Amino acid sequence: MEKITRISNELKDWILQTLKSGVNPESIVAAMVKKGFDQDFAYLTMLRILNNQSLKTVDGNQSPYMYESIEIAKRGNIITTTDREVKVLLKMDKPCIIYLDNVLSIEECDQLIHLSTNRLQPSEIIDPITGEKKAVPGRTSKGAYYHLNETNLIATIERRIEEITSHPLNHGEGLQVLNYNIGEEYKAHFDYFPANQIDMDKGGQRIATFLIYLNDVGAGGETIFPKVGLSIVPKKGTAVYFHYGNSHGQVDRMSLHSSIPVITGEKWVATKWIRQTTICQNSQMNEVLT
Ligand code: PD2
Ligand code: ZN
Repeated sequence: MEKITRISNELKDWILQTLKSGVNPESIVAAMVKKGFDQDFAYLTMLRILNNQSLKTVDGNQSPYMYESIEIAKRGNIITTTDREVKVLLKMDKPCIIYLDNVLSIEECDQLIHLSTNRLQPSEIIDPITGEKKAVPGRTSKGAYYHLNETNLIATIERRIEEITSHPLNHGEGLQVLNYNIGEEYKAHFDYFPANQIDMDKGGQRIATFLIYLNDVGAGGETIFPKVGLSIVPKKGTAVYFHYGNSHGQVDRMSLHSSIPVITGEKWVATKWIRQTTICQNSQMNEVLT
């Protein structure tokens, strides 16, 4: 079979991210070769990336990401849900980022932390080349995954996210709660999948992230969008929504983001990743979605 000797912008981004997250270059080259890339091409590509040299990508002249209007941005400064008023604190258009206050009550935050404490496992990333899940030094937090509607509390939070964002509940992956201790971080990454890992049977591409802050952090732990110099400081009960996938199947590379190391105290967040389409027909279905 003919070996692959071309690389896309997306794959280049993912290689950069994977390197940053601590995976060694040899493992990435080995994974590329396993996936059908020409060995010399894979080594040369890696060398160029490591030496910060220009790299010709197949989609080098891909048209720029087209920003589309999204539902949540049309809702005004106060978003009224069935059970609360959510206030918009900050809006950015490119990339699309919205910071929201009063998403969860103090009690709901405490209950979700309590529920997750004994369920935490070391966080993993999805290897951009092999698609396998694995722990890497660049993501040092611990996490707990929930099925859709797994408990009353989870169902309440999921319904609220649906009301705020207008994305149907069953377009969302199961909620993931993350806990970072001092020094722990999640290095710069994109939440969307590389093109070769989009599974249309499982909701397709990720298009948006809803990230809820479950506690105040003494120092550090901000969510950073380095391409636009934006830093979101965690505040208990607030949430940041960012949107990076459009109806043309493009993804927004401006949405690169990270969680910087916690300096004082600890950090708790709950993440909901939203897909293009239905992940499962029945939102009551207790299926593992990540
Ligand atoms: O915990 C965060 O601030 C954070 C930052 C970047 C979480 C995620 N990404 C994520 O869960 O994707
Ligand atoms: Zn992320």
